[in-house]
Amino acid sequence: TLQEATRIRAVTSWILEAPTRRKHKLSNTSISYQGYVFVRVTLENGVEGWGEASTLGGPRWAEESVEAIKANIDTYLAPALIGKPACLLEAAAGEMARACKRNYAAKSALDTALLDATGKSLGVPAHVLLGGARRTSFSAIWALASGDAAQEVEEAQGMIEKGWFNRFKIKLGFADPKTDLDRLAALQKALPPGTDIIADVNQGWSEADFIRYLPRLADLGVSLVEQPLPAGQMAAMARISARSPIPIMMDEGVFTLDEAFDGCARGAGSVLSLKLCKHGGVHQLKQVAGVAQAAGVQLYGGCLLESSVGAAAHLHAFATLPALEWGTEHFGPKILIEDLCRDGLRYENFEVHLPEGPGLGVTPDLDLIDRYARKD
Ligand code: MUC
Ligand code: MG
Repeated sequence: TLQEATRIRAVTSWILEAPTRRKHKLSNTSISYQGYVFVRVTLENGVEGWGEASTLGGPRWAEESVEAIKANIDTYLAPALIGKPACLLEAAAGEMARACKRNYAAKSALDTALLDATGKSLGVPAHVLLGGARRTSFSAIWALASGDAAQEVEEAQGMIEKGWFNRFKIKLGFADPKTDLDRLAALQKALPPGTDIIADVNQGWSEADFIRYLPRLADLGVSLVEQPLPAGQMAAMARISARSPIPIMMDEGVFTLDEAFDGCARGAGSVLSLKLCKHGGVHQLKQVAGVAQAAGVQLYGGCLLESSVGAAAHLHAFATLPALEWGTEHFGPKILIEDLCRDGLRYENFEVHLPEGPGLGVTPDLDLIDRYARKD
C-alpha cells in the first residue's frame, strides 16, 4: 500500500552556511551568509524528499538558530516520524506537535521533506497534494538592505534590467528614522515613477516613532509598512493601523493560528505575511491564510531568504490559495552567490515561476550541500 511504501526509514540533517552577494541588514541583525538546516527523508520505497529551515543571523529574527533546529530535528522530531507514513502529512504534523512545542522552522523543514517525498512517490507536483495550483507564477519583490542608498539604487535598477524584479522592499529601523527615510527618498526619486516600494521596519519603531514618520512615508508613496512595532504589541499595531493611510502588514507578530486570529480580529494590520518558518508547515500556513481571509485581511507571500528548496515549498502552498493579493518576496535564490539547486526557481518577466515536476520540482545538489555544510 502507499502507506507502507512511504514509511520513513531515515532522516538526515545538515547545517549549511551559504554566502550572500552582499550584506543584508535588518533592524537588529546583519548577515553575509544564510544559515540553513537541510533535511533529507528517505522512505521505504527508496524515494528521497528534501526540506529546508532558514534562519537570519542566528536566533535573532526569531528564536530558532541552526544549531537548535538541527538538535531538535535529530533528537525529538525525526524519532517521532521514523516508521510513520510520509503520505499522512496531517498525522505527521500531529506527531511533531506532540514531540516538540513551537520550533516552527524545524517542523516546516520536515513537513516540506515529507511533502516532496510523497509527491515524488505519487509522481505529482506538491501543489496537487495541497489542492492544486490556482496560479503558476507570482509577482516578485526584491529586498534592498545594504543600508547604502547609492548601492540600493544601483541594485534595484539592475534587477529591473534583468527582468527579475520591479517591486522592492526596503529595510528600515537599523539607522535612526530620519536617516532611514532619507535613504528611502533617494530610492523613490531614482526609480521609475509608480514603482512599488514596501517598507519593513522589523519591529524597530515605537508607536510614537510611527506616528511621527507616517506623513513622510505617505508622501514617499510607500505602499505597505511591515511590522513597524514589536511583535507582541498587538493593541498598538491596531491603533496605528486604524490611523494609517498606508496598509500595515503583520509579520513577526503572527506565527501561530491563535496569533493570526488575534491579530486579524483586533485589526493589527490589513495584510499578513505568510511564512513556513512561522506557521510550521504547509497545512498550517493554509489555515493561517484562511483565518486572514475570513477577517478580510490580504495576503503576502513572505520569505526568510530561503534557497530554491524552501522557496519552492512556499510557492506550492501559495499557488493553492484563493488569493495572494501582494505576490511574493521569494528572492532568496537570487541573493545567494550560489543557489543550492542546479534546477532552481525561474525568474522571468518580473515573476517567479512555480516549478514543475514531481514533489517540490527542484533538487538540491549534493556537491553544493557538501561545499556549504558546516564542518565541525
Ligand atoms: C522579514 O522580516 O521579512 C524577508 C525578507 C527580508 O529581507 O528579510 C526577511 C525577513
Ligand atoms: Mg518582515
